[in-house]
Amino acid sequence: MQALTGAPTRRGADEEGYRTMSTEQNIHQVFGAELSPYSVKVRSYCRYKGIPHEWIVRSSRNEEDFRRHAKLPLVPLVVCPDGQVLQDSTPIIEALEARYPEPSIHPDEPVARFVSELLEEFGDEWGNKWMFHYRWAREADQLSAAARLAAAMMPDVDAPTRETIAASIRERMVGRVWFVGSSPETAARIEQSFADGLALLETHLATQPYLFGGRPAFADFGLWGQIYNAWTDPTPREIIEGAAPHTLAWIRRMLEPSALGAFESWATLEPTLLPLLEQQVGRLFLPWSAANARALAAAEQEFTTPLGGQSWTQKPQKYHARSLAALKIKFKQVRSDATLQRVLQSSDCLRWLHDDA
Ligand SMILES: N[C@@H](CCC(=O)N[C@@H](CS)C(=O)NCC(=O)O)C(=O)O
Repeated sequence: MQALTGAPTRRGADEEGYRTMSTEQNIHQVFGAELSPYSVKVRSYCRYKGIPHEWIVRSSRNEEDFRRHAKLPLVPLVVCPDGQVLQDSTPIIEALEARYPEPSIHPDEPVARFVSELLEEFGDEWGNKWMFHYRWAREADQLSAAARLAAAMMPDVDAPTRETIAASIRERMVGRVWFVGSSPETAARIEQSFADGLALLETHLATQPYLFGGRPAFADFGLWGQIYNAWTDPTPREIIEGAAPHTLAWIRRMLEPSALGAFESWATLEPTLLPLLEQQVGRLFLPWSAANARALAAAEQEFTTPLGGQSWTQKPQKYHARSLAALKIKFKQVRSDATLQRVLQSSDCLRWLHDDA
């Protein structure tokens, strides 16, 4: 989007009109994009909670409006009825959850609640490697995503201009896969992690409509945003549709989520959820997170760490160190829970959640 500024913008009575109406009707404006996993995560959350909102596809038509509100050039961006502006999907959901507590997205049991927060973070950060890598690794996915992005961002240009824009988006994004750690060295491991994680999710979702039982939890929104987006891209779509019918049903369910029952007890969830924690979170995501945070603390330009039996090299991801610190604060509040200790210990997650990890 940044590269496309200077594009035609359309402001006027319409936009002013809906803004006034929005305030009067208590409507939240959600600026987002269908191809932004974090945006659809927030939209799915608003739909589930019944929060009055208007989904505004960020495009050349509203760029000026967006920029006026945005502190960061990122979607999602939520303008609340009182004018408060929220950015960053995890804090956005936390802020809205405080104002709209029912139905809660947090299971009551401390162990389930923390595992849900951990999986939300896993979805945002590690699930994003799956999604972003697949979107920009192969020609078919690159072409598909670039064309859809160009159409959404620049709805008013003619077809040849749109194609030129799509080509420039493709070039820019393909050159950025390193940003999430995708490289020739790591590509096979990212794809294996997606296949393995999907197989575990499939087993779990064969018994539950949502990750924590009969209603969506924080984890569903984080993980779903990434997997839903992957499903819109040709290569991961084929993988999902070929191997994971229950996950596919969950992807569709989460577009307009509703409560179908209560949260399940941790004892019921554990047999099929613990393997995901062990294999993907304890073995890959958290060791990667710790190495990333260490590299940032040491102001390194690049870090190399053993991961999944081989070395993994990438530039550190700044945002992630902050969200890991926030997760550690959440952990501090519940770490005395004996079941949680056991679960995190047995999945080899515990040692990464202490302050000095
Ligand atoms: N941590 C942020 C990440 C937001 C983010 O990276 N948004 C991307 C789209 S998924 C973005 O807006 N990129 C710049 C652009 O599209 O112009 C969140 O959870 O909201």
